[in-house]
Amino acid sequence: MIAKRTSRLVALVALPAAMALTVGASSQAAAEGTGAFQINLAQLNDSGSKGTAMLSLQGNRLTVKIESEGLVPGQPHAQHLHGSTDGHDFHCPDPSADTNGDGVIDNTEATVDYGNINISLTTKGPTDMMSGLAVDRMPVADAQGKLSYQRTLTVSQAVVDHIKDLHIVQHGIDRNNNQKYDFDGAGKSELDPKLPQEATAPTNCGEVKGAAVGSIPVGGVETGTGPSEEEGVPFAVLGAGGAAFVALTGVLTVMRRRKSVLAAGRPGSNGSVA
Ligand SMILES: [Cu+2]
Repeated sequence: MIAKRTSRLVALVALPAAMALTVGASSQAAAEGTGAFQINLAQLNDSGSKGTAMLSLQGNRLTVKIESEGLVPGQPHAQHLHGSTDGHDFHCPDPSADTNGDGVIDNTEATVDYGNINISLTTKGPTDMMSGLAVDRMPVADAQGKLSYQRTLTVSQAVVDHIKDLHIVQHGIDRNNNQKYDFDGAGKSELDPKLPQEATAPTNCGEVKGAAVGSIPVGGVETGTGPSEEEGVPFAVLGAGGAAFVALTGVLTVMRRRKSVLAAGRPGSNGSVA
């Protein structure tokens, strides 16, 4: 009996190592099959918006369907798949993500939790990070604040392998309830002072159900080892505009994680943009 239990323990202990060694092999399984993953979009920033989404994979073809409501009527809503395909464990933020205490979880603050943009869910054209703020190619909510979106994309094998580690985030809030994005509601966006914060702050977020199952924690961020080289690569190719949406977030992620640990008793250590 002891021997049996021991062997089972050994098997359990060995499992993560085996999984780590066979990351490549897992792509085989994913590439062969199809899969559909449901996402419930829950409000952020007291936006009142919610929705459901479905990610369906057929090989490297990813169909994204989103139905959401409670959005800002007639306004474009930037939307993305956020997260990591290298095993970092990101989640949708909770109110504590408002680290500068201004009452709004802005994208920079939320990125600590939900990670960088992986895919920009545009209606046409490119879907890379650079399209993150391409509001002319983002879906527009109807007069009732509802939005329907569907697009099929070809995605990388890394996305196929780590689809469960990604989250859908929609952006755009209406703090002063005047049915538009303006500077009176929440001031300037920390991403681009020419944009209202209302246009870029996240309005909802949803994780793939069962996201924790089968993901392989690498722990780079959590253990404070600094941004990986992979995270550094995109920064080199970033320019203006949409780039601001993702720029520096890898670094900020690490810095703010440290700050959140060290924050108490260190007044003035918070470098947040006001
Ligand atoms: Cu986003």
